[in-house]
Amino acid sequence: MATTNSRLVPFLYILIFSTIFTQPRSLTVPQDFFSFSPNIIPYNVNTISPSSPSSSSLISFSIPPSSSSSSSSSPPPIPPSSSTPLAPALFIIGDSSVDCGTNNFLGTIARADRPPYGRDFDTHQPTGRFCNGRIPVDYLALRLGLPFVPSYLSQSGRAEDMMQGVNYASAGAGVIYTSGSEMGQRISFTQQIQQFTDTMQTFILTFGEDVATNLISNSVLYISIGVNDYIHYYLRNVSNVQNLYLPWSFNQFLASSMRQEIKNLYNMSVRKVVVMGLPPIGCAPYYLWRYGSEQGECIDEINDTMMEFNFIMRYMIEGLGQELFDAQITFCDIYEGSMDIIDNHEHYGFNVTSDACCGIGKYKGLFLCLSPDMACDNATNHIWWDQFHPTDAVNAILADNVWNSLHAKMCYPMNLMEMVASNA
Ligand SMILES: *[C@@H]1O[C@H](CO)[C@@H](O)[C@H](O)[C@H]1NC(C)=O
Ligand SMILES: *[C@@H]1O[C@H](CO)[C@@H](O)[C@H](O)[C@H]1NC(C)=O
Ligand SMILES: *[C@@H]1O[C@H](CO)[C@@H](O)[C@H](O)[C@H]1NC(C)=O
Ligand SMILES: *[C@@H]1O[C@H](CO)[C@@H](O)[C@H](O)[C@H]1NC(C)=O
Ligand SMILES: CC(=O)N[C@H]1CO[C@H](CO)[C@@H](O)[C@@H]1O
Repeated sequence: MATTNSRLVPFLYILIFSTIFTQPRSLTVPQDFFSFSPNIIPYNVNTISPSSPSSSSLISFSIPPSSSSSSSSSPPPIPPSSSTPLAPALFIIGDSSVDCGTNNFLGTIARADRPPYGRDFDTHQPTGRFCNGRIPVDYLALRLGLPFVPSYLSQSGRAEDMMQGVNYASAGAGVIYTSGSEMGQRISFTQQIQQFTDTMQTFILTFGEDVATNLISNSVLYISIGVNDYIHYYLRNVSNVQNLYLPWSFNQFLASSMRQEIKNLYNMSVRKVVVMGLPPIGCAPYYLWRYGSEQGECIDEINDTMMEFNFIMRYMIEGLGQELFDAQITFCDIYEGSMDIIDNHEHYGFNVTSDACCGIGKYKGLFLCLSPDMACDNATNHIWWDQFHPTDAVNAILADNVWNSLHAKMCYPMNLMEMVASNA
């Protein structure tokens, strides 16, 4: 279809290459497809911040913004709970699993600011969440007695607006800076930590060092990142990475980067950390389509790599918890929780386990979710919302597991409810 129309061709190639995340080893990708926009040149993270007057020049890009993107930056109308929150704030670092609007401000095709995204959310509007409804951190914020956490780039940058938490997560981001670069701009793991550092400095300037330290050390930091280092880096064999690292040593590399960053965060007074593992993306509609799954069976080689990473991370976190003995750091194995849902889908009320609600092609895994007419009528009986992301119904179950192991034990050595109990 993309052979004749000259203006559409480059645009379609961009979309297609964003969706073909894992390049088959025999397929070489012409370099010029990746140089589609000057906006993907790496920028200094310090130049894009909520208060930066120059940021408007950085948000111009080639993909037309959705007409509803203006409504997406206003915070959802969930009032703060009247009872005392169980933690003063929730801070979030991560990728599209928890992005709540960061990428609306970036030049990237990894954006969820158009319908049908958000159609079952509280506002029934797209917000930038890669889901039909809520993402796990929405459920957890409410559990903590906090309002929905705003994205860093959507708020004013004043300390008062960040006191109950900020979400730095950016779709496409990975631990490695380059991961996800073929989709355009994203805020990498290290850059998000730099933004968190800026927030901490704002608190210190505004409230004084003691109050700021107290606020941060009682707050929860939620980290959900790493899957794009596989989807957009390792599995694509970027920079010959597969020859340089076997999966096991690549996992070790990511885990030790994560470890160092958590130590840096500890040095900024962070004391309560939830680290999410990697999900079974070998069961995601995109990979079912891509690897030619016949009857929805998951792709073992991808699942195995995810499990290995989680294994390494779990024991790394355990060791770190002993080393930083006055911190509470927990690892939540989202793979276990997700496989529990897939294996016991009938019990949870899901009868569509391998097809996405929104997409096209086999398993609806072939393409991004781009418009309402690509979506099913009702997502509640689906596990997958689009080619990579679970539905609101799945996020609710996973969040319950992080909170108090309601359906399945996922978090080691403690769940979030236990972590914040010592605040009360
Ligand atoms: C990864 O890419 C390099 C070239 O960049 C190639 O030599 C190597 O065979 C690739 N590895 C795999 C496992 O495909
Ligand atoms: C913590 O940061 C300070 C500077 O703010 C530095 O002097 C110190 O070495 C750091 N400590 C650790 C354990 O990294
Ligand atoms: C799932 O259940 C709904 C009704 O609850 C039904 O309409 C639909 O056809 C079922 N889908 C499959 C794939 O079984
Ligand atoms: C989807 O289906 C569920 C259960 O079958 C129902 O409770 C819900 O109201 C439906 N949602 C919509 C938007 O139709
Ligand atoms: C390691 C692992 O759990 N792999 C699983 C991936 O998914 C397939 C198919 O559903 C399972 O059979 C594998 O055990």
